[in-house]
Amino acid sequence: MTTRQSLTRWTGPAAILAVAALGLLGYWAAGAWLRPLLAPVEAPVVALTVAPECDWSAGCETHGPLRARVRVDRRVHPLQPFELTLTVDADGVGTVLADFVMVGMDMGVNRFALAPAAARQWRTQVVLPVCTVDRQDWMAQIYVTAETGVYRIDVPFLTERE
Ligand SMILES: [Cu+2]
Repeated sequence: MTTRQSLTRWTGPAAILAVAALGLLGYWAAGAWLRPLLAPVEAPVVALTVAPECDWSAGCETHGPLRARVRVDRRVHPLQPFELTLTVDADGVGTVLADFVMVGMDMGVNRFALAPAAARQWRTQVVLPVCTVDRQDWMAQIYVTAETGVYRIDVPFLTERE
């Protein structure tokens, strides 16, 4: 058998194996990433609030059993990306997700998984849709899965007009 023949003989199966391995890896990665995004957060959830007058572009602290700080890096406009950072005063935090909702109005699914950014800190980029009736009052609901339970931090905020 020539070198060329043996190459041809091996590249076929090797390529198929490589594609299969990549496929499996992709399937696993997509699953690991999507699972927290798709799975609804399980009850019981401990709701935490921030001070109603709090401006989260300056940072808002939670009240209640989990101490955390929520901050955005700029004033929020629809369709313009901004960065959301959560700093938690606890170890052993697993997933952190943020849902953006309007009370009494279906704005679709606006769910973002926060990725670890530093010790006890999680971060994501967020883009919000335009409201068809021009409402500006949004609510961020940040779900934190910690060793001591699942917490939801509610942060009301207003978007800026264009
Ligand atoms: Cu709306």
